[in-house]
Amino acid sequence: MEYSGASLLIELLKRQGIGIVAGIPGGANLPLYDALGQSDLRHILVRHEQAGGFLAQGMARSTGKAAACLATSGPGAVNLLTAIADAKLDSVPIVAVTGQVASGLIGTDAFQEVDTYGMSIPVTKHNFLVRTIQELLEVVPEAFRFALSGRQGPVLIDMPKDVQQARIELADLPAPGVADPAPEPDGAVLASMARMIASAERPLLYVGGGVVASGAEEEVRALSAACGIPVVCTLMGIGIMEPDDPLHLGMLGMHGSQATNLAVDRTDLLIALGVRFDDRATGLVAGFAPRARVIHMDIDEAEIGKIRRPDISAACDVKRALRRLNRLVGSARREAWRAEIDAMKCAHPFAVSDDPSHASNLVRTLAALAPDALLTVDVGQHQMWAAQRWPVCGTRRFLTSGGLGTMGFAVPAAMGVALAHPGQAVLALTGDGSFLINIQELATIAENGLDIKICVFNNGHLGLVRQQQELFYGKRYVASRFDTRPDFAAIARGFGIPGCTIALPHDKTSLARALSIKGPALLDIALNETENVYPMVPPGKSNVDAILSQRSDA
Ligand SMILES: Cc1ncc(C[n+]2csc(CCOP(=O)(O)OP(=O)(O)O)c2C)c(N)n1
Repeated sequence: MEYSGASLLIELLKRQGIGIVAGIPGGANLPLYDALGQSDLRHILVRHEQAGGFLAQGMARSTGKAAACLATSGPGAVNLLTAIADAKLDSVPIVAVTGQVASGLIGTDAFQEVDTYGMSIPVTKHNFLVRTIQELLEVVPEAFRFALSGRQGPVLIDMPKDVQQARIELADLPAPGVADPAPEPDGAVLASMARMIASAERPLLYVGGGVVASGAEEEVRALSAACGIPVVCTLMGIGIMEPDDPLHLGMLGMHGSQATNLAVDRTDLLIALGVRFDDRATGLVAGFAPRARVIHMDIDEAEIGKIRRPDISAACDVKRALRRLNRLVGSARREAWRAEIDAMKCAHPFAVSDDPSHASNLVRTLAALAPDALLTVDVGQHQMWAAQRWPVCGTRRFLTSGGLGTMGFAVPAAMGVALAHPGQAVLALTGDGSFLINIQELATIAENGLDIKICVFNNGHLGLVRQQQELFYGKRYVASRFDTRPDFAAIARGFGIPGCTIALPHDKTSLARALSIKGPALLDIALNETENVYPMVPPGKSNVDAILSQRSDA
């Protein structure tokens, strides 16, 4: 059969299981779009390439499968880079295909030419500049293999226009690229780990996104239950433990509860699984788990010892390792350690407000009104209130930009979640700052009838910036207050989406009514403008030195 480079790429994407692709066309990828139009691959026309990248991320993060997005050369490719960098830091498998000027024009400063290959090197796991149509037969399966193997991540394929237009006669197509088998953990190492766990008095599991990527949630819960080991999670690990499990201590780190951070301070054995000792989790590294020996398991060997030298480690698939480790560890109750943890929890509960309209209570109200919602969360105070207080049951249900912390993530990521999970409730929780960064995607949502409830926590500020200026910059507020207050409900209506404004104090019936609207809806929810999220660890401090409440910093 005869293919153009463009139709071959589309066919190879389909063979990788790609059914939906998001993007924006332009001069350098028009052959690709022409072929796309003649295929049964569904295209979602986003209104900014960054949103196409986040849409793909929403699909990949919520399903665990690789997803794809498209952009044209030059500005299209550059617009996509933020979403690619975001996928790199959170290890999300996406494949981005960018159009490039024709091979003969590369290096001439041609119209819409940038060195996409060069610019994407530091933010991708791997990237390709395709030079001939034949190369595509290798490049596409390889791109997916790279995206899915080991520590997952983004891969970019840059495709000059002449390669898209070239033609080739092929009898067979290559097999789709799949993940390489993960390295097996060493039996002797696992036996040593089991002995360390057995002899520890105050062991603690510290779990993150790597556990989710390897699908090791059950194994983590089993280890915790069998050996009486409490569990702290990173932002990326939210949902690994059931919210009401007594051994679940929630998120650690900069905005973790004091009890959680104290547990890390007291532990004598930190069992770090699928985590990378990120600074938001550790605070001052020298003060992190200072009494603990460390077991570290992660699929990425480069993470082992990068921040904290472990006493014993395994660069392997966490699920496979835990399956074997769990057979070696026996069982234990660890009553004394659990009593100590319970006492810390009693002594240091999250500061709760009596005001039902306080943001942290609003999070609980929304969670109660939309208990089954798949949640995407933007970046700022609202993200931390949600991480602290939304009872997340299961993984791949609380999606947020963890490593890069990219404002503008939630709405386009929710589009990907809605497309990947038709018929399921999807809620995008955003701030009035973050929402404005990808507000144009209301058009994409309306056009595709995506059933997303967008909840804007509207405090009239870049709240987390305002909070830092209050606490650490002598209340000198610079560029953190919005003087213009857009009417988001009216703007949503302008895009054809129902919009409601929920004033203070919040009326639960109005919230419930807005959330029960069929199809997309926007809820612009007013917040007290100067509420802070606590605890908060000051920069450069240990987690146990967190500021615990408004009063303690006054
Ligand atoms: C793209 C981007 N630009 C800047 C920042 C720095 N930043 C982190 S949080 C924040 C404020 C977020 O404001 P908003 O979305 O209104 O949420 P709030 O903190 O008020 O809940 C800013 C500007 C960022 N994370 N991402």
